[in-house]
Amino acid sequence: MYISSPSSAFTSLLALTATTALLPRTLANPLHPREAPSKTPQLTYLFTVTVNVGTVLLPPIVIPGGTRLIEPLTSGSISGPYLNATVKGGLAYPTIVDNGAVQVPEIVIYGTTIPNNGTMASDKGENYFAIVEGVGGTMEQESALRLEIGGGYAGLNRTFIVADIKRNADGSVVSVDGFGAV
Ligand SMILES: *[C@@H]1O[C@H](CO)[C@@H](O)[C@H](O)[C@H]1NC(C)=O
Ligand SMILES: *[C@@H]1O[C@H](CO)[C@@H](O)[C@H](O)[C@H]1NC(C)=O
Ligand SMILES: CC(=O)N[C@H]1CO[C@H](CO)[C@@H](O)[C@@H]1O
Repeated sequence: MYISSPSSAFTSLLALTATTALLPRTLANPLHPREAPSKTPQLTYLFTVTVNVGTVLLPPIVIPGGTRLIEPLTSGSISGPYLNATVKGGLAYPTIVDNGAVQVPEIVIYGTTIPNNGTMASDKGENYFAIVEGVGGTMEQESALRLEIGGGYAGLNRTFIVADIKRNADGSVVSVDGFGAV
């Protein structure tokens, strides 16, 4: 049976360190070259979602470090240069931890676009589904909004949408501003 002595392990380590030190830095760590990224994402304002929050469905669910709320979204609208639509329904189920200092919003909504509204002449009323997930503080959270939609709006379903979530003072209205690289 081969038993490696501490001194031979130390020698191997020295040899390995010496080899790595001789490699050019970009080869030694190809995921982190020293050059700047090829481009910085440029985001365009797409739309604002405004939803009305109904009565909380359950007493808050106790989870480690905080609570999860289950709130129905009863109605609302989406308006903006890239989408005008109704919100027919949905659910907000945020977790609130660290005495409210950290909020993890999770929202789903669905509805239909408003036909013949603005730029999309071929729009006959497209159904959509949207999923919003993020993190932030008490007043505002940042999130990713994923839109599933077809027809003339299909390009939006491959757009990574960064969304800024805010709530009014009494919590009854949530607004979400969406931005994307289009
Ligand atoms: C388009 O829809 C928005 C609501 O998203 C509404 O404010 C606007 O008046 C509509 N425009 C037209 C031309 O129908
Ligand atoms: C949404 O409605 C506004 C206001 O009528 C209009 O300027 C905009 O072009 C519409 N957006 C789309 C995608 O139709
Ligand atoms: C439902 C729908 O239109 N999905 C489209 C989302 O975007 C991809 C990429 O453009 C299309 O291939 C899908 O058809």
